[in-house]
Amino acid sequence: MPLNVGIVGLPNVGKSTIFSALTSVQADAENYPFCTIDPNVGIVPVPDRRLEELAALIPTEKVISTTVEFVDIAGLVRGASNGEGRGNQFLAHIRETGIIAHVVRCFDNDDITHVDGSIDPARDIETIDIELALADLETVGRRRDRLEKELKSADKALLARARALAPVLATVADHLQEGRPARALDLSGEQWALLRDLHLLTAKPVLYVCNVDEAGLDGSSPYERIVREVAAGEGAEVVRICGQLEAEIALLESDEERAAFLEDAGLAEPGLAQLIRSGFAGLGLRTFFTAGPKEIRAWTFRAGATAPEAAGVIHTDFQKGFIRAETYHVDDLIALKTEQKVREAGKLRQEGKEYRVKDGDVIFFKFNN
Ligand SMILES: Nc1nc2c(ncn2[C@@H]2O[C@H](COP(=O)(O)OP(=O)(O)OP(=O)(O)O)[C@@H](O)[C@H]2O)c(=O)[nH]1
Ligand SMILES: [Mg+2]
Repeated sequence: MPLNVGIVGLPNVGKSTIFSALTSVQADAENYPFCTIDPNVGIVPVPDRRLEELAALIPTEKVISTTVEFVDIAGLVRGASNGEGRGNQFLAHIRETGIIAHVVRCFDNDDITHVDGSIDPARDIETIDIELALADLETVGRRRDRLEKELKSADKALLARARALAPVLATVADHLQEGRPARALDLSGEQWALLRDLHLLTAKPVLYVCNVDEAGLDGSSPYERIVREVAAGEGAEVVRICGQLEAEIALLESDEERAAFLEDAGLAEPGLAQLIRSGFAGLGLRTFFTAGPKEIRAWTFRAGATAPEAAGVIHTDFQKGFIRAETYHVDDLIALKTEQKVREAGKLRQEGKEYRVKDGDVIFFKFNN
């Protein structure tokens, strides 16, 4: 699965506004491995309070966040799956993302045109879902055509695979016909594996982004309520953002100005922070830390990774020569205040090759050169 978050939605709902706010947050720029790959792809630091808490307890020269990639995809219109509005090209961009951040317009403003003439989040979500499902139906249809030949193949391995795939594709097709996303299907791990190389759009996880106006920042928007109902039905997460306000916050020069602005808006942190964290977690990504006098740093690993795999994120040599991981959880340090006390409390563990790293582990890798 590609490890990026695709910003998807109808035209003019605020996708690019949110994207540019995401990529223009220049806070502590020199400390972030931050860059914009091209106008539509941005690498964004993942906000993590635990980094600051670590830095307050362990003296260090610099603090480095981990990052996640966002892609701004142009709006899909009804008929996109038939190529309407360069739909095929935009759908291809969605195919390359790991999770869909579906931006839904939840603000009234007569000056900003809505493609369908009114604000109606349930209809808007359905419009996008239908286009994605139609595109998937086409993908499944093409695969089934090829399958016809494979089912007559003399190649035993190919034949066995085709026989296993045929009923799964039939189930997926029926399901999509009813307008339901592939991710809602109850399939076994093996069945999902058979579908993997189809890269179905509706199999991707989704998180909904309610683009509200300032009045809606307190969660009172009736539009947001509708999005939450849809999301609850799918078990999807919802993030509330005021795109316009976030864009203004992102342009402020100093942390002090940002803090004052947030307080005025009644926000504990920018909505973008939640979007970034939800996107990161939704991709199946987790964070571990390294902490020393030179730097305190957050690193990304895939949920379920072993200690040597996590070591490999830092350097392949760490993975190859892995001996063990000395680790404690960041919460233990926050509670006990010093590494000495963490050690005395028996919270510092020696973990071997089989250890599965947990989100929030602070790790010192021991390795052979
Ligand atoms: N009032 C208000 N206007 C917004 C907000 N977010 C975006 N807009 C405005 O809506 C218009 C469209 O915003 P974009 O961010 O370009 O929309 P988009 O979803 O990227 O549109 P496409 O790329 O055409 O699909 C712009 O005029 C924005 O200034 C918001 O939170 N509140
Ligand atoms: Mg745009």
